[in-house]
Amino acid sequence: MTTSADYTEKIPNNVDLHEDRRLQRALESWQPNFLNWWESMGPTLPTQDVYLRTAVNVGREGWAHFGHVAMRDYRWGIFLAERDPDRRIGFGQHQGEPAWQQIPGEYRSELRRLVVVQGDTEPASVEQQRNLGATAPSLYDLRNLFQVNVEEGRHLWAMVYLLHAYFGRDGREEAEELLHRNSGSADSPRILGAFNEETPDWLSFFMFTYFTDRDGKYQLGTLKESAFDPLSRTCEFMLKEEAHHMFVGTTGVDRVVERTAQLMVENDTDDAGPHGAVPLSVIQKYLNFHYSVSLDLFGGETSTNVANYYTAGLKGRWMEPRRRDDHKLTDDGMLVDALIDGEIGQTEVAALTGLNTDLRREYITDCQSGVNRWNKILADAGLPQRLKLPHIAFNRKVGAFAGIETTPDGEMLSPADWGQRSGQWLPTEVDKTHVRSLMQPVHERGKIAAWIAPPRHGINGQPFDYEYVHLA
Ligand code: BYC
Repeated sequence: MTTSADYTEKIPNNVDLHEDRRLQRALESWQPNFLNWWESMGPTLPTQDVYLRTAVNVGREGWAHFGHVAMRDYRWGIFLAERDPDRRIGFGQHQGEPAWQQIPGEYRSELRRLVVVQGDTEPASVEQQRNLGATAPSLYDLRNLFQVNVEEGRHLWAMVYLLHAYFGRDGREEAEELLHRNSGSADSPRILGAFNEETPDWLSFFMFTYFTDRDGKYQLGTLKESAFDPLSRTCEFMLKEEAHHMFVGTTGVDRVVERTAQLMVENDTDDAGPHGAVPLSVIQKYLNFHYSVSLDLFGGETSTNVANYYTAGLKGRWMEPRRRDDHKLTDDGMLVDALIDGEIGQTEVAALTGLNTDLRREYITDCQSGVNRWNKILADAGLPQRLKLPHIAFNRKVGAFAGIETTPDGEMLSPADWGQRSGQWLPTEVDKTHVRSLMQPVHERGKIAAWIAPPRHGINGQPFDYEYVHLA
């Protein structure tokens, strides 16, 4: 096991791929299918080259290289965090046993399911974002979009490596399927709901990278605890890259809010729309939408799937080693959100079946930190308005609240009331049309669209007016 990748190899990797010719050949035969998929479903904007970060190493001394790369020359590698030969399983019925280097037969199908669901989201997001290049507000933002896209492509490689290396023929078939399902397809959609929604404009992109990529952070965090060591190590490295995606979301929304606030103050108005920005009310609606569909990604409030995953050691909790309990949870209970006699409340369930709720709560706390940041921008501008996370039951399609409708404050609504009023809280066609009308591309060096503030810093120490992208 080496830590740095050899970029003269067809598939750069730190897993000693050349020592397993069969696996190498199998992945090399998947590679052209991946490249075809990237050509047909990946970014549509033609470029000469883009200033990108490429993972080259997993060590502490610096793991990435920055430079202009022509997209056709971009190299997607396979990287696992370094192996700890003494690693032991941290939870569940196998707690204390050595971590698995191979998959025990009895857990094969459940693990495959987890790897496939994770893998499915990665190309899905690239598909969702494919047309955004045409309306990028600056070259800086365009570069970030490409960065996110190539890394989601690499995360697909990460899951495909596991499928090929550890799941035999079934794994190879699943790897093919990952390229055949498509976001929003009527016949063969992506597996999870949020990944079939559109990302048609940059406000959606920033909300997606804030809220939906953050689900990725939390899910990867639980898979990093897995007893299956290669999955754990893969997720550990993916989390490193994931941080930048959330930075794009956090600072992207920061900059939209900042510009809107500025125009509200300058024009002494609540509605920045006529002044060429996104009205704060529309930002709130986009937030409501992306947050609620991302809450659905955590599955039901109670789930026997998650209890089985935990007990078997396949999927742990967020920050499992820091939890002060027995890491088995067989005798514990917890309160989960529930619908009780038609009312929103809480009910006690076995802790194991409540683990989706446990993870969702960690996620919600983290989401609130972004809202606090955006509210500070409003406060600093001297504005009284504030953004808010909607109630946990708002606009849910999965779990305990899938069958009801509520206001963002959690007040229950009849289906008829919801039909009449949902446009107050979720983006309407009029809102989306306004946002799209703002999405005029700014592809000139150092310039930025009028609806968004410039970033505080450039990428990798470069200035904002750096030539991050050379268009074709
Ligand atoms: N849409 O037992 P339940 C990322 C299904 S994002 C559609 O309550 P469970 C990224 C569920 O599959 C992170 N179906 O849920 C972000 C199950 O079906 P089966 C992705 C859904 O299994 C941005 C049934 O409903 N990674 O990395 O405890 C850009 C009952 O479900 C949905 C993972 O998700 C939904 N929203 O938990 C790029 C980690 N929710 O089995 C990348 C792997 C549930 O009855 N996945 N269902 O046919 C998992 O851990 C779990 O599968 C889930 C669901 C958390 C997704």
